[in-house]
Amino acid sequence: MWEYEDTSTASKEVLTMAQDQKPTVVITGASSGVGLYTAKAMANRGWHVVMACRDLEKAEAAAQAVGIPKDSYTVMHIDLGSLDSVRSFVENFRANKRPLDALVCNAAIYMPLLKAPLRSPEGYELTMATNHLGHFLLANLMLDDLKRSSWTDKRLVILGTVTHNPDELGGKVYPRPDLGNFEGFEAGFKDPISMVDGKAFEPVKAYKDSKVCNVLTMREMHRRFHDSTGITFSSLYPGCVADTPLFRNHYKLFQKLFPLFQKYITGGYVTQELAGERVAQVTADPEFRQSGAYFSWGNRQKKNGQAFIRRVSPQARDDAKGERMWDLSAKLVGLPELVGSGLAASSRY
Ligand code: NDP
Ligand code: PMR
Repeated sequence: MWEYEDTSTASKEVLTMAQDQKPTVVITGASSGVGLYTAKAMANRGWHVVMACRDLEKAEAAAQAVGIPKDSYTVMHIDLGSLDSVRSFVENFRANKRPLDALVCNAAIYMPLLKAPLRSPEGYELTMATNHLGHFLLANLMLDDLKRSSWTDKRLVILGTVTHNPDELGGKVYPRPDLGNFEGFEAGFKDPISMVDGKAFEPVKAYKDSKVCNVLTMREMHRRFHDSTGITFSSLYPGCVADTPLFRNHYKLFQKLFPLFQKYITGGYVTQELAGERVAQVTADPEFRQSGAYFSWGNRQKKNGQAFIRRVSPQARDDAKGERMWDLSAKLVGLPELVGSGLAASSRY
């Protein structure tokens, strides 16, 4: 059914979804952009959406502004940049006694003009802390919730992006992501360390590195847990959503020109609505039940807007890097029980 960009060994089972209850999805960063429109698209599909956001009033207003029906969503607080906040969110979610049927890790920050790193409460560089470490902790904690739900088609989706991948045109722009050998994570990732590879602070690279970690996390979760849990782990590049508030910290001129550049020159532009619809497809639609996959759409690839499974970047498909990312991230977020829990590298070849 799926057109693969490269050869893949992933399984292709197709099962029907149970329709006997309103399933629940948690979406991080649903107060704006892609996450907000994903929330709307999931509500339209008959799901209950838990909008996991750092600004509750903003999230409530956003939900109303795009017309999500009142009884289709709940707004709950999370600050992905704080590990304590992530843990509190999980406790509060459990206290509501709602089953978890899907999790969408969507929230992100992009701070290209910073001269010096911002720090999370734990002292970690804030872009990596928010985009990767917070989601790494959340996804691992909520794996238990997903396992407990009786929904037959459980999914965990993590947003990727084209700029994680120097093999694609959109990923060739410098600075390119480079995880090195995780020297910065190894050294504890606190001041004076600010980058995963331990090198000098570069905020654009910090974002791209964090997105490589997002894709690696998806692939590691697939490798570790798909067979035993049946959960579908996937990622996607929804297209270049050039007019979301993700670029609020860029130059005003960039914010003006970037959407035009993507619309009329690269052809990579998609609307927030379409991007949200694509995330919802990957989260809920039966034809996207494909674990370990990274979906892309042929906006620029002359595939007529059809979804296909794209090969991820060399770093993001490096299993040894995935294992190292896993162990070091587990230590940084305080989940030492995960360290060394993977398959031995030798058993995979
Ligand atoms: P937006 O800035 O519009 O949305 C980001 C969301 O994340 C907002 O809801 C924001 O909350 C939330 N967020 C940021 N920091 C935190 C935090 N510490 N705790 C909780 N929530 C937080 O960006 P996009 O919609 O463009 O991006 C969404 C995802 O899509 C990201 O993962 C991004 O990497 C990915 N993506 C975006 C592309 C694009 O072209 N825009 C292309 C490919 C992928 P608040 O509203 O309070 O600021
Ligand atoms: Mg990029 C050729 C296609 C293409 C695509 C699909 C993107 C997506 N970009 C492309 C090309 C180019 N960009 C080219 C040729 C240039 C040089 C002029 C260029 C520049 C550029 C900048 C300065 N692009 C950017 C930036 C950013 O600050 C954005 C970024 O890197 O954020 C990390 C960005 C992006 N380009 C994209 C996408 C999707 C982004 C934004 C966000 C993201 O990757 O999530």
